[in-house]
Amino acid sequence: MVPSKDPTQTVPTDPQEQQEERPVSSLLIVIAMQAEALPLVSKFNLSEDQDSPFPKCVPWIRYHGKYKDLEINIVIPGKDAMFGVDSVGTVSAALVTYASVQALKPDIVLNVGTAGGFKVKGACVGDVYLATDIAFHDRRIPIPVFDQYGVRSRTTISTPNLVKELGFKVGKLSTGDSLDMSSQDEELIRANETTIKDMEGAAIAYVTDLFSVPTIFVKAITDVVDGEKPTAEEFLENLSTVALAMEVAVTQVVDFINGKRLSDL
Ligand code: FMC
Repeated sequence: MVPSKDPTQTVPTDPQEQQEERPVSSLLIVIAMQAEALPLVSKFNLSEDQDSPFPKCVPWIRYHGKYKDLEINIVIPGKDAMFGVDSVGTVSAALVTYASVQALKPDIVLNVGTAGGFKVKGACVGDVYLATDIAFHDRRIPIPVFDQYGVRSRTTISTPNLVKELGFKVGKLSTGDSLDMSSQDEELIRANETTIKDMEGAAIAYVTDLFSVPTIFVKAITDVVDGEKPTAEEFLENLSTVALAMEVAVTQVVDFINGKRLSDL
């Protein structure tokens, strides 16, 4: 189900193109929840944008600054105007990614966040994964070809050196707009051999594909989906500790990217 021409596979393979390629200089990190973002904002010593590139009426927040040789932007969709909670899920993730990619023209996007993991695929709470593939599991359109469009299963850019050097686990990521999992979602998730489940990844990939911006998905496991504990309870229990593990992992990723070209990743 992987499309034959993959728009995120922009890492040059031609040796001449590689020579001309410059090191990554601008990094956009898209994060759904403020509690996930704040440890990284302070780690990279970023400041909140007072003169945001976003329209005045939206709750999206941009933090930015220079870290080593990198211009780093962290964007979050902010708090929902009606309910005051983080705007998690695909709609706000796609919108804030669209606006940020347009305004900031990053060399690379990182989608960082917590996720559920499947113990049947070896995932444990606190593990950090890099996604090798992404798909949607709640877009069911049982009409030929629309069914594949709905799932939109595809591979992510390959970063063999990053995986080897940092030793993170790798696995397939599946995205849907619910924290829980219906039996239909479960069927598709199992059929796709998913290891990680989140609520934003594939939506962010959809947008970065449109603009051909290479994207890396770093996901830290807060809950075991096929475990004993109810997902919401386990998620809330582990969110702050896992956010700290994520800070360590993302710092390693950013340090690794610093000074390198896309083709070195
Ligand atoms: N299923 C789906 N999403 C998540 C998850 C799970 N078991 N655990 N953690 C998450 C992520 C989602 O991507 C959201 O941003 C947030 O944490 C939960 O609302």
